[in-house]
Amino acid sequence: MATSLDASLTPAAPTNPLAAAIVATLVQRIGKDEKAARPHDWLAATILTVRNDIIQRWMESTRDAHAKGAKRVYYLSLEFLIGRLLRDALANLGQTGEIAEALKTLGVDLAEIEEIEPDAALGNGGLGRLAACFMESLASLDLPAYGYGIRYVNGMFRQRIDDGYQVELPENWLQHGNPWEFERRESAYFVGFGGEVVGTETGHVHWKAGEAVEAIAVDTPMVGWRGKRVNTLRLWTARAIDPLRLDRFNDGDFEGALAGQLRAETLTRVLYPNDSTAAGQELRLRQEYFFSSASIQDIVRRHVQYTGDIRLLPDKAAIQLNDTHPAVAVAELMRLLIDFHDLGFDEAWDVTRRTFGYTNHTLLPEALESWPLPLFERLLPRHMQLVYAINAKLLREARSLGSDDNAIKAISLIDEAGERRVRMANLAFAGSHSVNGVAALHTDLMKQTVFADLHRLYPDRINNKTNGITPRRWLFEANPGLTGLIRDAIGPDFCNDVDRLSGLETLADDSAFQSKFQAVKRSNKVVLSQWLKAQMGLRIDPDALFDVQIKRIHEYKRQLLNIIETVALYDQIRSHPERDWTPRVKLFGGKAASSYHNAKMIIKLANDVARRINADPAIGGLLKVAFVPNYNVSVAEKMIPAADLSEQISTAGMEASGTGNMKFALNGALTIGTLDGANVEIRDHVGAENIVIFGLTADQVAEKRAQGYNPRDYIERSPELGQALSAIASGVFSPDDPDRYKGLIGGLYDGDWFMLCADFDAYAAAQREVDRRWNDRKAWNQSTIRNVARVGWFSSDRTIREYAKDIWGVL
Ligand code: 26V
Repeated sequence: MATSLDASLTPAAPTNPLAAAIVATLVQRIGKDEKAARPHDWLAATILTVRNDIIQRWMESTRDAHAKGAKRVYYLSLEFLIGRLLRDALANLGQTGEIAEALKTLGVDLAEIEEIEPDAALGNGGLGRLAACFMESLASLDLPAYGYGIRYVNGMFRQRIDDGYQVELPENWLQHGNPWEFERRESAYFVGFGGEVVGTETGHVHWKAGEAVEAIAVDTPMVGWRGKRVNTLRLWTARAIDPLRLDRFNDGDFEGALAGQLRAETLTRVLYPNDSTAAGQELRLRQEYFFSSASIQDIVRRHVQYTGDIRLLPDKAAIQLNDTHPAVAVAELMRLLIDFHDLGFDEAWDVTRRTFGYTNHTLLPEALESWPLPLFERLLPRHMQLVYAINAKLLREARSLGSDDNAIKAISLIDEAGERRVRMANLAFAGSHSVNGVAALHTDLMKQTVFADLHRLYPDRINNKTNGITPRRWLFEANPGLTGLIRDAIGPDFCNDVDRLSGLETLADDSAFQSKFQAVKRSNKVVLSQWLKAQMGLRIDPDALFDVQIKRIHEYKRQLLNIIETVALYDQIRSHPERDWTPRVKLFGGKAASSYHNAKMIIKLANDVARRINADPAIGGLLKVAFVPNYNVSVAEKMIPAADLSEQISTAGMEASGTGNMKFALNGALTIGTLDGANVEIRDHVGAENIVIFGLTADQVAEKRAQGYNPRDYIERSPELGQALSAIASGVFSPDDPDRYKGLIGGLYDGDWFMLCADFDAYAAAQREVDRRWNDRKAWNQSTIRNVARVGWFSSDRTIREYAKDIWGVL
């Protein structure tokens, strides 16, 4: 019995049952009481409480799939850029209100603790974020699915801007533990490397690996809309099989005793920046095989346990390869089927091909993975044999169907030009029944370029699946203001079916609705302004046009084009201060691969230009420029709802799809863009009058390159461009080091591979067209409302339905 003294020390039990549950979790799981709890403790206690409900639904989802004998979808991806999970899980469960209420009775602000949840930044950019949107849509559409990837201890690096330069810091997202994850020690597999292939007495072939590590499953629940289904994201972590070599330890070799552990853990330590040439290293191939092997072993084990017949695998499992990173899974499945399940080669190949689908996400030649043959052979000798065998079969077929020598060279799994290399895209193509691109233009270009010969050989294999984004995260959660306005205007049905956003169509001309729409945008801009003030001391006017370019920094995405146009505009405003300029805030954000010199110089230039312009009193606040540090999913969630203008200005033919373009349009921004990637289809959906398109088309880019493009022709003809380039190159923005941008700008004079100069005038004119439209605010509002009304098609629910029907056969 408690004494009166005890009672005075113990806080009264909360009367709100959810609050009581959170406090109980805090005490029992975190080991703290209400008084001692810090924000991170409240966050963990809240997540653990919400998790209890999720676990129930999770187990039901698994049981349901099992009972129905359902075919499962397996999404293999080296990246899952899921960001924060608490707000997402609460919104999907419909529990945001209750939890906020319960926490309030405890004196805790839900929004505040949501803000300290670390971003799970297990990806670089669009490819990883797409995987996260897909996982959410799969669960929302009630499709049984597993995501398979790597649990990186350090995900995407944290970016700091020091004196305008990017500095990379390790992202320690697990430092406070991760209350979302479940380690499944019982789901562990050996993954071997190296060694040799030996024959057995029975005539079988056997791979005796030289070393092995253990892959341990760590599961995170993926909650679908309305909590209908909860699927599993299974990420692998590496452990040494013999973590402590006691023999060495006892000999006094303490480091040597732990060397195996360190070596194993290195495998799942870091995410490679996808556009770093340093990624072409042995560790990357080891990561790819490690997670592919563990995933395939897991899939095969589950299948055999449920059905007992490995030949039925394609009926019960659809495995999607997210780019070529998991392409070695094709050889791994062949190995298991032949070496462990006694299938003949041809039968194994048939099972394999019917099981896999492959998605291509880039046409950039430098991004197409291939491995030096000696490395591949040393690390994976049995897989090398299988690749040769697959290649022999493939080339036999190609010859019999009439491929000539040049076609054979292009189709071969081995690149024989120069140092011999294993081509992962060809392996993925050959090993899959479906090969898809991620936007209509990209898919057409795939047929014409990288896969031209494979496409001739298998004309039915390539298909298009235009990317999409989940409206739950990118509209409902990121933009509650707009969501509320839409609900008030057209009712809640669009929440279950975003195509219903088309109900806004008639309201585009309604001036009362236009005013409300504009007011929501303005209040999002105020919120962003306050955040930018707090984060980086930046003062911006919420009534200015917010012009936003946020994405990985890459030359093909042409942040440099935007910066050069900014410099030209600055020059114009200074020369003609009397003109009626439109106040603009130009916001940039994005990370550069640490080894990518030009990308890093572009960041520095954006910062140098910002410093000069923002400090110039002659500009009178008409133009503000800022580089927002550490762009990630959570920063995107803040910036996109506040954007007026979405910059999608890649060199036509180079951006496979883009998905940021969709997020901005859904949040009521106007797009300025080239006819590249999904921009083409966005234009088709929103209407050419509701988007600002400029520049060369993909065909024109190709044609110009073929004819011998000379950027100097364009520079000579465009005084604005010439002056902006000279100003940057001569050190106007870098007086402390006038030569700083000689190399970057020199590259435009000497080649300009990304055709900035060719597109500059058209881009600048398009920007003035944006100004004109902005100044007719009624027409602007009409256009942006129409964008929202018409982009429902770009929901990842639509994309996933297409995959489910056409590729996976699960709908
Ligand atoms: C990889 C590399 C690797 C080496 C050097 C240069 C380089 C450049 C880009 C990449 C990207 C690899 C794949 C990727 O992330 N693609 C993105 O996928 C998104 C989802 O489909 C799509 O929206 C983007 O347009 C596409 O760039």
